[in-house]
Amino acid sequence: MKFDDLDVESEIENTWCPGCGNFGLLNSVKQAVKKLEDEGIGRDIMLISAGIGCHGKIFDYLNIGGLYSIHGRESATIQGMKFANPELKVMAFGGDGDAYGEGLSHLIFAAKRNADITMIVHNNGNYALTTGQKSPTSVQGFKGPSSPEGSVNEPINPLRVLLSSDAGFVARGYPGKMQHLTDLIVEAVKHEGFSLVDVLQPCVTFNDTYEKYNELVEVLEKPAETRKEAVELAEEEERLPIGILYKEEMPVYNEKVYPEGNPVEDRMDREERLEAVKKILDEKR
Ligand SMILES: Cc1ncc(C[n+]2csc(CCOP(=O)(O)OP(=O)(O)O)c2C)c(N)n1
Ligand code: SF4
Repeated sequence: MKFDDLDVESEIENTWCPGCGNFGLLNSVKQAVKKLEDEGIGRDIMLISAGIGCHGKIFDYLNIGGLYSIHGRESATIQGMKFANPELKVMAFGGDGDAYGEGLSHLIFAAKRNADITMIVHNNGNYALTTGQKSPTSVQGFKGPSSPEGSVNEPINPLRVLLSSDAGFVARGYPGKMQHLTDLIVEAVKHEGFSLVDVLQPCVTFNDTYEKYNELVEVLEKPAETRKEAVELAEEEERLPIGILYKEEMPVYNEKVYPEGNPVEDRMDREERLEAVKKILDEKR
């Protein structure tokens, strides 16, 4: 497929609520894809996936090849793509309900094995598409259809969870700082290994956090030197630091499993596979 003549944004009608933080995120992704194209990472080697939710609609709004996944499984889907063809750059979009609830174990193990994927989480603190139920990142006291009296749970801190899972690139962005978010996405895609960009995404309909974020968000000058310091940054509540909290180069999963070669190109045909299996069985006899 030739992408050169196609806009990054598709012509599909956008149905997000007016004012939704997803618009800023979409714009940042569009700008990031253009920057990556200028740097030689074109859409011919890029694939995306998305979970199910308001966030997932971004899959329709982008002219990038990929596979729409199921709830919480977008990180597993892009791991498969990358593992099959290491030439690819893969990126997935998840929601906080989706990636930090249903899909959390996939995300933790992707970070643990340092799969070379980029995960962008539209963290709006609720299950928005299903009308605002509390999610793993909803603040204590959050009121929604499943917590009419206010949630009694403490939210999880996804950055701390992923930092504790040995993630090599952990960042937080805010659509209200669109250029900054664009640069974070570019850096995350270029990072060789697992990268997470947690996006503080206001949901104007069920969790309007613009005022809070505009007050508390602060751009970090540089990443923390150590993982421990990064966790401390992630835990700050008086301000919300955005930027790359932590970055570390580590061996990448697919290169550890097969240092050379490309499973898609080196694929055996059926006869060769049967022959290889037969040989292994004969040797075991
Ligand atoms: C396995 C499974 N469980 C539940 C659902 C129903 N469901 C669809 S979207 C959604 C909520 C999505 O919330 P979130 O991931 O936070 O995304 P948002 O809509 O906030 O962007 C749920 C529970 C589903 N599609 N599949
Ligand atoms: S419900 Fe919330 S997250 Fe979904 S489109 Fe509307 S504002 Fe955005």
